[in-house]
Amino acid sequence: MRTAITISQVPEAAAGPFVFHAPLAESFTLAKETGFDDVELFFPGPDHISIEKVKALSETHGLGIAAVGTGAGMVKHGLSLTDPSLDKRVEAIDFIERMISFGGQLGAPAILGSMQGKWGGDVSRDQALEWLSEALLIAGRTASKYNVPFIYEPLNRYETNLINRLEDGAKYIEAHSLENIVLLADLFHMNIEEANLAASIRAAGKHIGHVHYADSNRQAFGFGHTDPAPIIAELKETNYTGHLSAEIFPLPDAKTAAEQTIKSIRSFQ
Ligand code: LER
Ligand code: MN
Repeated sequence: MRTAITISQVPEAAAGPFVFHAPLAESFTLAKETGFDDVELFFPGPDHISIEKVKALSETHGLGIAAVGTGAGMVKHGLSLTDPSLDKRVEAIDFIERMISFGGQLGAPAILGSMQGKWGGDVSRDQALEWLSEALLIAGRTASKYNVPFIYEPLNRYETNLINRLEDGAKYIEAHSLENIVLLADLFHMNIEEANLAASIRAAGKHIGHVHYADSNRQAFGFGHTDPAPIIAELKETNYTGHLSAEIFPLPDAKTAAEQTIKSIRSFQ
């Protein structure tokens, strides 16, 4: 398993669960100094910065790109794949495809979190899940052109009413024969939704392609009350070789949160 830490460059997400918010070069330096293998990037969109600049930073600091988030499509541009408006859905899938291409050129998969949206009002649950599966079919195909998967993230009930649990995500992927789609196990969301985190990881097994390594309160592991030992043991058991990526609040400050994450992960290595 590799370690990763989140870097956000989205002012609208300044209060979000991202560790480093400093300008990009400074954030890369901080991630490297703390001992991370890779970084997970949260950008305003695919045109925020050139691929060449990110590649140069990645090479200079010896940090790979673990994944790129698409959440700015929602928080900055108000886009969702399950929006009742066809125009908005088209705009949303276009944003996702361009983020897949941006990440893909860096060897990194893109993540679908908040842009999955919610059902309600004029949109039934079945309709929203159908639109979502159509979008995931396209996203999986586009990602395969870059030899990366596309990552779908079940979120807790306060953020979506579509799919909240890992096992439901796995069943959904199988029921719709979605290819090249992997699940993101965000241990913060799971702490809210799952009866037993390790058992859920076991059940979702091979579908898991990325992990957001967050304690119960979305702080660094050790600052909340989730026991990481059975989770790590289960990830090892399922032969998970992806990232443990710290998508957490920078509390009490970014440096301490980053150091605590590394300390927690090293205690299992
Ligand atoms: C995204 O990775 C996530 O976990 C969401 O909760 C962001 O709002
Ligand atoms: Mn997450």
